Amino acid sequence: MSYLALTGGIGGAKLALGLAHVLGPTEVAFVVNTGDDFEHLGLHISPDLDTLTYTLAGRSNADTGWGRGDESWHFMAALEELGGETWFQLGDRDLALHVERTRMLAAGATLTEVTRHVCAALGIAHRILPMSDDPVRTIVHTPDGVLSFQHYFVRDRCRPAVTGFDFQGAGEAAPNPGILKVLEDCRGILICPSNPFVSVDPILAVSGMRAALETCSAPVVAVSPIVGDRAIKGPTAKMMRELDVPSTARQVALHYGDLLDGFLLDEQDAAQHGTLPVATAVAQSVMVSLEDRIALARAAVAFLDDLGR
Ligand code: FO1
Repeated sequence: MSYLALTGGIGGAKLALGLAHVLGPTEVAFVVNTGDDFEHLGLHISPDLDTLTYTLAGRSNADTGWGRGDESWHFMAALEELGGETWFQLGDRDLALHVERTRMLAAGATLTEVTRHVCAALGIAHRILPMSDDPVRTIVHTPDGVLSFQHYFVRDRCRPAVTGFDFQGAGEAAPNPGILKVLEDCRGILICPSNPFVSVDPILAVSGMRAALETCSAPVVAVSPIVGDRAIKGPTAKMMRELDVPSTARQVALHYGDLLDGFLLDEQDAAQHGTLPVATAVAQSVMVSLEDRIALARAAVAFLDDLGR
């Protein structure tokens, strides 16, 4: 029996690290958003897969949350000299991962096979499962037109106001079979404190995914990415204001709707405990140290187990 954790982005990866310390490789599997993937400089880049991979391997950049810690930037400097596109920072060592992934995909490997190969190479025993091996691309709608996700998030630094999102290809994409396998004997499903709109919704948009999660008898718990009406990291609260919904933990629970059996609030939002249409629990969800990550993982698993009784 395994737990399944849905994650994307930096906030999700923090809790995923806590889960990986609390649960063994056969006890939890990670479902990762690939809607942020894009082709750049001729390379296939999978930011959320790489953020989780580096985080579980203990190789991530502690300051940015993305890319590697032990990095140098000669490639970017040389690219700048050539007038190449440098708005998306690729470190010299990180570059090797993108080159090798691109080579393996071109040779016919699936994204799941590439990810398994990278995890083995970096000593990660936990299962990191792309949400689908088929292409899905998050498109951001703004008053001035549409943007690819990385243009919105990195090039334009999340400045444009969002009016909506599309997940191109999601309707035709199949859920990773590895996810369906875990759901056959699943103890609980955890939605990590990732951005609900651009990290979790792309996963739920994959054809048949939401139905598979709902059909599974295991309880579903989401950890709030909003604490005290603001996002711990990233543009979640800003997006909610632009979408004209309250930037509150409660609103995130309503956003996930009847998928949820439980919602984990931060202590700062304890006043909302018991006022939501789903069961709630309260824990410290601001993760600064590894101990914070582990403690939140324990609280989330305990909540899932309570709901599963
Ligand atoms: N995020 C940035 O804000 N600036 C960057 O230059 C950048 C480069 C980058 C390179 C590799 C990678 O795996 C992630 C990178 N990210 C960068 C983060 C990435 O855009 C986001 O983490 C996800 O797409 C959304 O969570």
